[in-house]
Amino acid sequence: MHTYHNPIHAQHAGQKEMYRGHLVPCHEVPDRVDHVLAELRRRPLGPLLTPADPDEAQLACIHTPRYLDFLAHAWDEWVALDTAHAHQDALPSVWPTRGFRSDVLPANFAARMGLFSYDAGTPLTAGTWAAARAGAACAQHAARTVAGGERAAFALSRPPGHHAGPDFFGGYCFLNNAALAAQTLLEQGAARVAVLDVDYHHGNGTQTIFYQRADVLTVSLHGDPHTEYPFFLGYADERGEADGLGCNLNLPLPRGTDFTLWSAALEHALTAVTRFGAQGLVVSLGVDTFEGDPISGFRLQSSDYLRLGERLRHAGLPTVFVFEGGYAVAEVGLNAVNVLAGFES
Ligand code: OKP
Ligand code: ZN
Repeated sequence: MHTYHNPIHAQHAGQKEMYRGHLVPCHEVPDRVDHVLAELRRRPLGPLLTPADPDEAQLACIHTPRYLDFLAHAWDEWVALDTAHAHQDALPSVWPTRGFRSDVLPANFAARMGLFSYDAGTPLTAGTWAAARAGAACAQHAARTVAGGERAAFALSRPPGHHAGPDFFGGYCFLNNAALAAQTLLEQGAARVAVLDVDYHHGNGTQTIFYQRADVLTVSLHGDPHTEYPFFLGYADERGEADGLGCNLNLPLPRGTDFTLWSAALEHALTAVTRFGAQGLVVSLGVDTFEGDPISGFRLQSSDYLRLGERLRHAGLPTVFVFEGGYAVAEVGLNAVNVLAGFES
């Protein structure tokens, strides 16, 4: 399996996220990807490659031009407000909720931070734009490799992507890497593609991007949003709309879910993928379903990730794995590579 990894991911290194009224150290740290890369070097599965530039036209097909333009200039605008900001992340603190306007683009920087985001846990840093773009390129190149005939490929990057929507960041995500991979498979000839999101958290960004489209089935297994982040999307009654009606499937599961219950939901998910007639599969591969994850509530064990990989192989589709969450840093390499090794076995 070819892996595209992001050589500049560490340029995105947030300091603090807002939690219960305090700024606490970020969970989404550069070490995460370094551990996965180290594990891939210990247990090689194929070539480790770095991507060329991202496909800009495709970025503008998944994200809105005004959002991309905001991200491209956000850091410079932040530092222009106060030179002391050069050493301090930007976090949003005001948002347009129901009844407010989102068509107007305010001149005020804090207002635009809020317009294009939905939480205060996702710091924007000096290297965020560069790192996110290089990650997008990893996803695009991995998908092209699969479209070119490889059975599977892995896009290993951070920041993650599945919470990023057409015009918003949040949940540690800025550009939706899985959506870009899916779009690439379509552009390279697949008629229908499925995105299977196995991260602990609902992939609200991916769902929103494809919600009205019939060419992408989005399926997510995740902690029940009644109690789990992102709270405001990810319920079972969200089935897609307009042309996309029937092309979204949410499988929320309670805190404490173990692999037995989780695998039953996976079977349900894969049945939907088969019924949809997907010609390619993108897996949003978060391993924050691990029992030791510090911010999540499922109970998967390291060996369960081997079983997951084996099961995904039996789905029989060209598959692009896109790295998402997983915050038990010491185990994240073992768990993520177990999925890939299980797939290859
Ligand atoms: C990103 B991904 C924990 C707060 C949780 C956001 C979680 C984002 C998860 N103190 N905040 O899906 O792994
Ligand atoms: Zn997650």
